[in-house]
Amino acid sequence: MTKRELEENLLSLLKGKRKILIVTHENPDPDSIAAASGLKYIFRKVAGVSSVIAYSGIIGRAENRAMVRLLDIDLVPLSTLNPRNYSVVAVVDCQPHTGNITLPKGVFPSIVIDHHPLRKSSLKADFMDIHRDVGSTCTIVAQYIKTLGIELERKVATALYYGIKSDTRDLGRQSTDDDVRASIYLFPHVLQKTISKIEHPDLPKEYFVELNSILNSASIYGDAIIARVEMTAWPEMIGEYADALIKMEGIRRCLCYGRHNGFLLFSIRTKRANYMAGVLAHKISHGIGSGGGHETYAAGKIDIAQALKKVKDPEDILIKRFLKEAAIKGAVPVPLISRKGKNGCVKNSGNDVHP
Ligand SMILES: [Mn+2]
Repeated sequence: MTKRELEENLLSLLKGKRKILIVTHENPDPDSIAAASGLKYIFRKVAGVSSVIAYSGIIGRAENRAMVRLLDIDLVPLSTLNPRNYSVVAVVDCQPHTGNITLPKGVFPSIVIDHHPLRKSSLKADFMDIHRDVGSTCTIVAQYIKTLGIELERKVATALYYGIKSDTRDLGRQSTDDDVRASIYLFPHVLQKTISKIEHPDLPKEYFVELNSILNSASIYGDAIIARVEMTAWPEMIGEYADALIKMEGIRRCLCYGRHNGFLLFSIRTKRANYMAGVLAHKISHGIGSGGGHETYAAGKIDIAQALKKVKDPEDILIKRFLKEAAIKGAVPVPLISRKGKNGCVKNSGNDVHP
């Protein structure tokens, strides 16, 4: 997009407007948080307007909390304000009517900036910029800053750089030349020590308790693995555990799921682009919830009370559909951790002497 196009199509929407709202997706990830803060920065620098960033769900992941704290990103829960009071609503890293963002009825965003597959409803937005060919929304926002010739503040650059780094897994996952170019553009301004602090935060005890529960629940079906998170203190963690399990040797597809606030949440990871995680997420939640995403990573959710009106056991359906679509036919489940003894431990006969 050229400078003129940005000015005429995006920035012109702010003319005479004072109440600007930028909304991330639910339980926002670093890409969504940073893209929102980058857009807020553009609006302030170019149009001289301040905007409010709002999110639904929670920011629970230790890395994301560290990012928000160390980079002074101001976010408020969407539930604390009325989006109807805002004359301009922008959404980043998601699209309306996808199940990944909740806006009150009658509120439709005038600005949609994203890198997920295009949804028809987005066509109604006054400004829509959706690039499936980039690995992160931050890349798009960084391109705007570069094109508009705005001076970069270090914290903004750091947030955008981390957004790209995290969404593309260090420029490896579905990244393109555009993501690399945006990273190079941001790099000289990045606070490297801050990035290191964000990526290696202290983890709460609950993280390890959940990790234990998920490893004990994991079952392998040929080259697929399914695991249930028993206690999901932070819903985003389901995606993080899926990221961990897909790294397992011999595993090509992974489903992690758990319950949170009346919803059944799930994340899917696949090892190859042609396994189409996004399509899989859509298929297994079809009719009982919503799901979608990218080629190798995707997520979805099912409103349990709503789904129970249609089916007996939504969790069972989710698993069965996943196995049907993603596992080798007739694969026998093998627990990841042996359940021979109590608590998953193999009992010691007592005769062996251990050093
Ligand atoms: Mn993203």
